[in-house]
Amino acid sequence: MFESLSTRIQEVFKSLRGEVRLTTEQVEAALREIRLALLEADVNFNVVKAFVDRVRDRAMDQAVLRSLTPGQQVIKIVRDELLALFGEAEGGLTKHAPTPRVVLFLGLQGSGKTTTAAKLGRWLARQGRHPLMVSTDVRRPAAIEQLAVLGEKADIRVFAPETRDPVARAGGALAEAKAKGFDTVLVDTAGRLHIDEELMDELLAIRNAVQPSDLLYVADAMTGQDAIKSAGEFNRRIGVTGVVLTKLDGDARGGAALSVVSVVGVPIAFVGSGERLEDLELFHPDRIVSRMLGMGDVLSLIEKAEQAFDKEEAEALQEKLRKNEFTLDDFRSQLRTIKRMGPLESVLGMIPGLGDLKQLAENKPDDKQMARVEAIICSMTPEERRDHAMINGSRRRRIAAGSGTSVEEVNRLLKQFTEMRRVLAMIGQGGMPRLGRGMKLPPAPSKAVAVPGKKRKKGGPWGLIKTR
Ligand SMILES: Nc1nc2c(ncn2[C@@H]2O[C@H](COP(=O)(O)OP(=O)(O)OP(=O)(O)O)[C@@H](O)[C@H]2O)c(=O)[nH]1
Ligand SMILES: [Mg+2]
Repeated sequence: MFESLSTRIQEVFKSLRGEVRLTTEQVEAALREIRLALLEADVNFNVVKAFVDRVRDRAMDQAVLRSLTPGQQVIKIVRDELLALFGEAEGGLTKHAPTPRVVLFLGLQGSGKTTTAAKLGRWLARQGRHPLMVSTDVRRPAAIEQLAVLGEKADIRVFAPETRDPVARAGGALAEAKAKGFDTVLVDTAGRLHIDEELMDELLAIRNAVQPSDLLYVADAMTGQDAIKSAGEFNRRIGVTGVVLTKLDGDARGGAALSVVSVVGVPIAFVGSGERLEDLELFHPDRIVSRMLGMGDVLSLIEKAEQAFDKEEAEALQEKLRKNEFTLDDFRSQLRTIKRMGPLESVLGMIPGLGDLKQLAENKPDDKQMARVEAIICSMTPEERRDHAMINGSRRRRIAAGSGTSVEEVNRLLKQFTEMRRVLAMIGQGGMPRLGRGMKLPPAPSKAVAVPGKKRKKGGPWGLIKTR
């Protein structure tokens, strides 16, 4: 996400960073580049203009230009002003709400309302809440069924009354929640290609019936300024308390994210970054800006890692590491854990410094390569997985044939595995870094991830998943 914007701003920063003295012409040139980059990312024209004016005002100050680190100061100003575009509010639901809290999802067709409802249900359940979902989309034939399927997947109860009246369905869910002790009601609504009166009337009727404390406008980030225009319209007609930007995993240019708060005047509450139920994050402006500026995003990553790694599993693994008993079996389960953290690309993008590695773009291990590594390990016998030393030439040929790979690939994997094991044993003995809430991350990729700044051995954990 934001790739081209991020690359361009980093280029500008690179030109500023080394400068001992900055002239007003240099700052002007940098501002021109940033302005173009923002416009190309489809940020609203007025927002760009105001942004550039604010940065110019602050950067052209003689105290900045004459300081010892003028480049750094300008970079900091740009960062501050980008942050300011997201307003004061932190992400998430509104602070105060009666119980049960009612959340209404609004938005155009296909923006991700139904998916986001299920994702949020899951997110809330993880925080110990008891959500109930209901669909009021009686227009699209499969819509009610879609929510039912997602509810089952997410293990969230879905209220499914007989009635096909949207208002009665929403009201029924609220009554059910009160009667059965659910603390949150998530109300999915029908989408339309364009805003039309019938839809607005229906939404207003639902709103008046269930009095939601949260009206989340779900916007497809890839639709850029169009999404923002209709967000404004929904806000005027129905009221919006927060925006959910979905599909940030796609090639969204960033324009919607950077303009929506300024233009519509409502905060971003959550962002969706994939099709899976786990792919919903609280919106943290500072993290998005850091990612945009190529400063990595360790906090998001740690949060994702905490969700994906089971604490006991991690401790058991640590013990194995200490005793140098890490096997190919453990390695495979680590790979599966990384998969749970999301597409490798999105994980890599969050690691500080990696945003800067040009060759990573061509060379980065992708999910397909991970799948090949997993296939190789799965083609081994349990004995082989426990004791990799027994895997001789003929076994390697069998494994390669069984996994549809080549002997070279098997060799490479085994070589990297032994190397990794050696490194991990060292780390294991030296103790692992502690992360949030007293939890320790298991090793391998997470080690590389969790300890930015520490030198990683070449061909170490991350090298391992490069299969060519
Ligand atoms: N890549 C990606 N896909 C998403 C995301 N959120 C939703 N989708 C996909 O977008 C498509 C539409 O999502 P829905 O949740 O059905 O959208 P909707 O707003 O409920 O659509 P209607 O009910 O027809 O108005 C589905 O294929 C989802 O899997 C996201 O964050 N990333
Ligand atoms: Mg839907």
